[in-house]
Amino acid sequence: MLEKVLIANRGEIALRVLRACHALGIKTVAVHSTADRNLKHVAMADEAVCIGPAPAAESYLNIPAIIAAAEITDAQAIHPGYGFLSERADFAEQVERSGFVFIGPTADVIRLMGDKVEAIKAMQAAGVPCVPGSDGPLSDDGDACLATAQRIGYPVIIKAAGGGGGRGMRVVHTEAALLNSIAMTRAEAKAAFGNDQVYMEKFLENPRHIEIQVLADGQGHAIHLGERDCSMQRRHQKVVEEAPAPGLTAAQREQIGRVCVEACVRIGYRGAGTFEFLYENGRFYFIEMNTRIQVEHPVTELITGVDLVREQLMIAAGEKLRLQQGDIVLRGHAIECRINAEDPDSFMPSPGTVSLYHPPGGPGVRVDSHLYSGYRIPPNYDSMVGKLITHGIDRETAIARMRIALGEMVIDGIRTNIPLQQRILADAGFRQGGQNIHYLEKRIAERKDKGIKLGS
Ligand code: MV4
Repeated sequence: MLEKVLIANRGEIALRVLRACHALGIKTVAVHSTADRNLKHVAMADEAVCIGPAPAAESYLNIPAIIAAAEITDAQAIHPGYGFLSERADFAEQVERSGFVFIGPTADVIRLMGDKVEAIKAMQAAGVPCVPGSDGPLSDDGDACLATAQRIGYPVIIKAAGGGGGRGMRVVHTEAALLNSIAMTRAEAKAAFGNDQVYMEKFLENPRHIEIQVLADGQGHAIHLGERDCSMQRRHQKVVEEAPAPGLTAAQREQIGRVCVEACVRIGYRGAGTFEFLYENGRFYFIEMNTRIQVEHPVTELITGVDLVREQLMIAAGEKLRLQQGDIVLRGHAIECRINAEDPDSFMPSPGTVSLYHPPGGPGVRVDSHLYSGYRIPPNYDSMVGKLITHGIDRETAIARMRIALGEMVIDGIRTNIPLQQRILADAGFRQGGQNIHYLEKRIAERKDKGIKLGS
């Protein structure tokens, strides 16, 4: 087993990784910015190293500082968490070249999945269903682009090969708008990602966002752990996630899961990973693969009983994945509400000092948060300050437990999105289940039109 792991992240996920390490008897090194000396996991880690000033570019994205911290503390491995350097192939490469274990897939696989055009090609070759599209980058030949769109049928969507997660995309409804939209997306892509490659897909109007969690040991064995429905989102930020996806049948799950597992073996995947799909009219369409642990991993943990971060650590230590597909049995239903330090009406960040913190509890309630009474949330990072996850025998029970838990939760001194989450959990459409990716934004816009405060 690994002896010492450096946690190259902050907040709730740094704490989550620290707990998984300590449960395995692995020593931990916390690295933090000058704004983050007060983080809970920094106090709990065996060692802590300040790696730079508050701006992430100079600390959590500072590759030489992080590798130097691993060297001086004699850590063996680096866990990148999510965000920051977690999907940077160059980071994984430098970590490994410096003699440390990168807790994640190989740099080559990260690079492959970072190029969305190449990722789709690889998935298509592996038999994963993809959105009808250009099957490669768009050329500079306008007539060829028009012909591609004609074949696919409008509306189409132009996406940047270097994008992902909703960055660098444009929907095109008519032939007249196509070439200008391609040029605009290209220019933005070049400026944002240093890569002007763009590709085209059929634009799916009302899909759900369903993703498949996988674990692979990089030694030829992989399994899937079912799906999560992440359709409740606003501006590409997930707000509520759940597992399993309402209405998905066991046969559908087994079929798409098997395809993902086969793809993992085919591309030599190692570690935890997520296949993102759009789901419409009973069919799955691959859009991207995430090569990291995800924010919403706890809903999968609660319905499978598998500790995904523990599995990441075991795989990184070179152990074979002991779990077989037959060991994965889905039990009940889990829901996650992201808790953000933000105004529930305007969605503006609301950093500051948490004067009082009381997490909820009880059967089927899990809280992943680094908050404590007196903690000062710095203004420099993402506004997510925790996740409330509930589990129950069925979806109704998980929802009922979430509503009670949200009501119990006290975070004084700052504004949070708890009132918004309460409204979502009370919403008839949400309670029905299976809503598409536009549902939440529509409901928020409706309330705004009526002049009703969102949090009320
Ligand atoms: C799409 C799409 C419709 N059709 N691709 C946005 C995030 C990025 N991962 C892909 N995205 C989308 N791709 C096709 N061909 C609609 C979206 C999309 C979306 C996807 C998942 C979750 C939320 C979303 C919100 C708006 C648009």
